[in-house]
Amino acid sequence: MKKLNIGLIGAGFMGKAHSLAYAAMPMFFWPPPAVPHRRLLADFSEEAAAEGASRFGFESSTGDWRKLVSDPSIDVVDIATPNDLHPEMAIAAAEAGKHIMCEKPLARSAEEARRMYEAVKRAGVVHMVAFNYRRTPAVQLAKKLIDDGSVGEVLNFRGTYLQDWSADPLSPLSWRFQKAVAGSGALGDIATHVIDLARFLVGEVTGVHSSLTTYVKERPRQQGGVDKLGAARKLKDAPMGPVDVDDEVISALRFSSGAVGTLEATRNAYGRNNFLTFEIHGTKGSICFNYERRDELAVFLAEDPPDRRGFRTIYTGPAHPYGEHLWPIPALGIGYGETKIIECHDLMKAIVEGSLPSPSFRDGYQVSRIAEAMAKSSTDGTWVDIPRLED
Ligand code: NAI
Ligand code: SOE
Repeated sequence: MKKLNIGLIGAGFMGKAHSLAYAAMPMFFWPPPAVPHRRLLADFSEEAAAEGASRFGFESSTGDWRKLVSDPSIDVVDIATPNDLHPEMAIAAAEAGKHIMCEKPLARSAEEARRMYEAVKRAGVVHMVAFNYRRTPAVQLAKKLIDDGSVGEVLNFRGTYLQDWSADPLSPLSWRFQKAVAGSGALGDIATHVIDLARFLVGEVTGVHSSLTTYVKERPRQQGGVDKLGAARKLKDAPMGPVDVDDEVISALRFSSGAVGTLEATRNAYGRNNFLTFEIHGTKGSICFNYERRDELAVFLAEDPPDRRGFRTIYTGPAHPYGEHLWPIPALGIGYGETKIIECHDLMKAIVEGSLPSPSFRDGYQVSRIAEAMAKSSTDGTWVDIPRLED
């Protein structure tokens, strides 16, 4: 059985999720396209890397990510660090001939993302950006119902991503609130997931009219370590620092198909946790999804007899995309981990087949172009068109 040596950079939240996926993927997808071997883990110091390697089951560790990228035994470089580090790491990995998995958003700006896309194209390596929510079986079922015409021509997409971990003004000033590190706030961090779903389900976004807002202008500085996502609330005495990114983005969308849509994303919506939703209206029916109830897809079909019309709830299971590899009956429940396990499978498969996975760096670049157009629209107060991206 083919084995692929993984070099993971970053032992934080995503380091954990990706490590879980490398360990568990062959337990779900058997036989696996290739067995991912957790070979080397890098973090910012020798100590942090060694701890990460013990915790996440990696054979060895290094405090210098460049050593990982240049290690001849590594087949795949997995970038799970804050956004500012993605470009340098990905370009170095491409130049070293490694296949690459990179967390989202691909970069802080469209220009950085473009350079990353150019680098992987030049190197001819396999590349994927980790917009994992599209791999939720219910989202894949929505795609199937759109593609097979069950809901007709899509007219409208309404997407939201609402969280509340930063609603508390004492939620710490982590890297996610610093433009120099994150690039933007809710826009790059979570609106990009909605943009990915919109493109996946409805097609290319060609224009946006958006508004970005910052509610909390300064926060107590995080005292080291990985981002605790609002958990470290008692920072009253910590020095304050400026927030220079958006807390919320709202946007109108135009698609190349003629469909229209809206997007809202905020990390300041008390009571919402991982409220990633979409509602799609077509000429023959509608589809609703809410990640907080990720085993369910609500589907309305206009062809139903008038006395039976209504949303039906489909619980995803073995009959649905990826389902035969997951759990044996519907509604046992999938979690965040499974989306990453599926993502890992699709990456390994693409590497073995020499095909281009989706979403690739091209998608990551296009999402960055759309996000940047949203920021520009907010500044200019006008619609901003997104010119077609050549291959
Ligand atoms: P985190 O703060 O939990 O972890 C980041 C890790 O990178 C830490 O272990 C940190 O020490 C390490 N790191 C920092 N500088 C480094 C350096 N110079 N060399 C090596 N390692 C270094 O961050 P988190 O939440 O894991 O986010 C990482 C990336 O994943 C971000 O791009 C974020 O947007 C993305 N993300 C994606 C999610 C998804 O659902 N697809 C969920 C959460 C994050
Ligand atoms: C924080 O908003 C965060 O961890 C994002 O960075 C992820 O992309 C999202 O999936 C979960 O929330």
